[in-house]
Amino acid sequence: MSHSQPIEISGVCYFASDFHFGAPNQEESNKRENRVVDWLDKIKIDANHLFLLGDTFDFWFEYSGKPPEFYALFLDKIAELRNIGIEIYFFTGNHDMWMKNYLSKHLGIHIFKNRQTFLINNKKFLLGHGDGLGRGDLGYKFLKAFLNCKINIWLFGLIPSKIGFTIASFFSRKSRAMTPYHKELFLGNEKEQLVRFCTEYVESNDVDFFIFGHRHLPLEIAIEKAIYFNTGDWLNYNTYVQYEKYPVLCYYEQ
Ligand SMILES: [Mn+2]
Repeated sequence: MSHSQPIEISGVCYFASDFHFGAPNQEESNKRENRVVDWLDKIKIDANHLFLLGDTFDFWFEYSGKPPEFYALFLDKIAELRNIGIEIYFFTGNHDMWMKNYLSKHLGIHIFKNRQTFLINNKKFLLGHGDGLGRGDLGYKFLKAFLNCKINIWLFGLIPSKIGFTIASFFSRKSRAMTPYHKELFLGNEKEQLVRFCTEYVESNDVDFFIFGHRHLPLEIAIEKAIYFNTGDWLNYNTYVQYEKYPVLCYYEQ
């Protein structure tokens, strides 16, 4: 799904990202999955829209159109939210960019592979995972293009699923899960790529709020008349943004 025009919706919205289910191992991941499911049980009471802003899964691949079986607890909860009428917007991150159509076909979830503008309760939002935005990051942009190439996805599908997941978790460990609980430090507005991206973006576009993930650091930064929020992660922070009239960065405590 990709629209150049803003998608207009209204109601109570929740935004979160970077659950990285699957990392660094099944046991640690299950604890996190339980925490997220508890959170979803709380927010389903008033949520109209749920935005998952990327890296929900540390790795995702649909073998013969089926989802990886070890995310069942989370996927069942997501199905429940859909059943009570909550709309779900799933942005792929750099870890789960091989998302195909299982979630859209079976659960009616809207999938986004790129950033997208929304008009929510009459405020303009730019939403996305936030990877590869701004200048630089060229190695990463190349990797993303390589991984998005249809032939490569098809070739990976030929490898038996157990071996496929072993390869994927090797590369994932290299990038993030090697130090999953390492706390990111704020680099300052000049060096934060997403801050620089937002600063350039507001020069030629009208926007009220930016919300991205990817940074693994909860942030709220004023940029001209707009505000950039980062949803943080659920490895260290358990953070999310709630929005009805004004977005609020929240810490989830069980
Ligand atoms: Mn991430």
